[in-house]
Amino acid sequence: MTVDDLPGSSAGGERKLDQACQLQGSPAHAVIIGLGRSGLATAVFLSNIGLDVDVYDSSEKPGLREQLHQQAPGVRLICGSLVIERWSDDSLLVVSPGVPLTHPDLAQILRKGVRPIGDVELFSQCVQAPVIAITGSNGKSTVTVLLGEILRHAGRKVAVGGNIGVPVLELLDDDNIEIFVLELSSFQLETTWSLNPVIATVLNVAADHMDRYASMDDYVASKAKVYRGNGKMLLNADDPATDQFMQNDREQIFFSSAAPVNDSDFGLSDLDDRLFLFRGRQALMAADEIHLAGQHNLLNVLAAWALASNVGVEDHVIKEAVTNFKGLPHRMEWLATIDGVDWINDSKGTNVGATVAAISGLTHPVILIAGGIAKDADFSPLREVVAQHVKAAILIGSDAGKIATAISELVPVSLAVDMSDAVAKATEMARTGDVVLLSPACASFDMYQNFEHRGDEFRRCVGGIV
Ligand code: UMA
Ligand code: ADP
Repeated sequence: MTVDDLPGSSAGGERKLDQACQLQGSPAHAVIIGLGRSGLATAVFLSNIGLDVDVYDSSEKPGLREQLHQQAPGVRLICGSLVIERWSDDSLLVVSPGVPLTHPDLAQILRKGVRPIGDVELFSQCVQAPVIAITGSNGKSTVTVLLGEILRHAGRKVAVGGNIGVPVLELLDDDNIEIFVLELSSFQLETTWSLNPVIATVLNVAADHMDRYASMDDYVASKAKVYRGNGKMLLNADDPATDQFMQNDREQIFFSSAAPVNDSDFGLSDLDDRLFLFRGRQALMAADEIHLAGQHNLLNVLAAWALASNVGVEDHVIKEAVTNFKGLPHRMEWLATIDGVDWINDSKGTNVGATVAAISGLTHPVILIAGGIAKDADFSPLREVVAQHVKAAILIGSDAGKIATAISELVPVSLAVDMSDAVAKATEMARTGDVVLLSPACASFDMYQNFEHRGDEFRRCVGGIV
């Protein structure tokens, strides 16, 4: 273990003291576990409000150490171990979302009964403006970004952050924000209890991160924490997990792929042989006016619409913003049509539910490129859509064999050594009218830095097809 000794790491660096936030328990000292993006933002925030801060990271040289020393010069950084050296009764334990609470180095401190908190908990204790909170296994980023655009289009001063990549505590730097839109992961919700959103949603639940949770029930229990407080609840009426979230003493609004039952609920229904989005019996917009592929994206639009209209945005404003929204890169992103074959980048499909949704949304025969790190997933839910829509699968990455075991009796399966090999194989197999879909159903870290890197590599290889 090393205590980092870059200049400025001893206590006493210059800093602006912002006394606006009074944390629960008035801690004087904080231990932050993990120096990633959220750990860095937490260190800066806590030292700015006057706490004495120690940051620990398992890595000997965490990538953000220079930034820590520049942005929070008084903070002490301990590298190579998470075993806490300095602790007192008025210390606060802040654990980064990527560090499991079962990490063996944390066992000793947790045995003392210390309650670990996360950056979203700190945010929740300090935020003044209303918060909209979005979680779910899939669709979080799409709904979060779309909702941000709707609110901006409505003239609201909005800040968007959370799991989407902007640490929530950075959002508090701007005092003029009227409303916050947060994408929250199950990891972030594990260490949050003061959140009280004006409206919150679990978009859907599909098995993910099963390498971190003891059971599906544990994962669902984490997601349920988004509904803390007494705000409105937006619920997915199609999702079996919703039964576990419902609270009949709260205001509940539902969205679904079926026609809405109540006037306040959102759904899909035909009108003169054209599919429309509805609230109650009111047609809001035709589905074919939306520039996003797949039925799952219609559900995402319904969810964003429901969230926006429940904080007072008018339908015509929402409709304009939805019409302008072209979706996010790496989510069902059309790359090219080459010799009559469509190439689609769904690299953000990092779990089985996402890949099932991606395949189901396509009407042409699919050549599927999948694989990576399985996160202990069960791939059997792929079988039905693969049997119906996929004509061949090309598998990459460390857990390719697990996907092959689930689907090889249904479709021809080949293994590829890397993306360029996968694209070359797909080019040979594809015929006019086919779709080649990269939707890995897995995390990317065995071969790539992240899902963006994997999708960019796919784009590069597709760009090389002549
Ligand atoms: N670390 C340790 N010991 C460990 C594990 C990690 O010391 O056992 C250290 C690493 O060396 C590294 C730091 O912790 O220095 C990384 O912390 P982190 O993994 O919590 O990552 P951050 O950079 O803080 O990013 C986190 C979220 N990461 C995770 O939840 C894994 C980001 O979500 C989020 O965008 C960011 O906070 C800002 O809020 C990413 C993610 O992958 C996109 N999320 C998962 C997902 O979407 O599936 C949940
Ligand atoms: P998240 O932030 O939850 O990962 P994204 O909006 O980034 O969600 O989408 C991730 C992947 O999940 C996409 O690649 C897409 O295939 C799939 N997806 C998006 N929305 C849904 C949904 N509502 N239901 C199922 N799958 C979805």
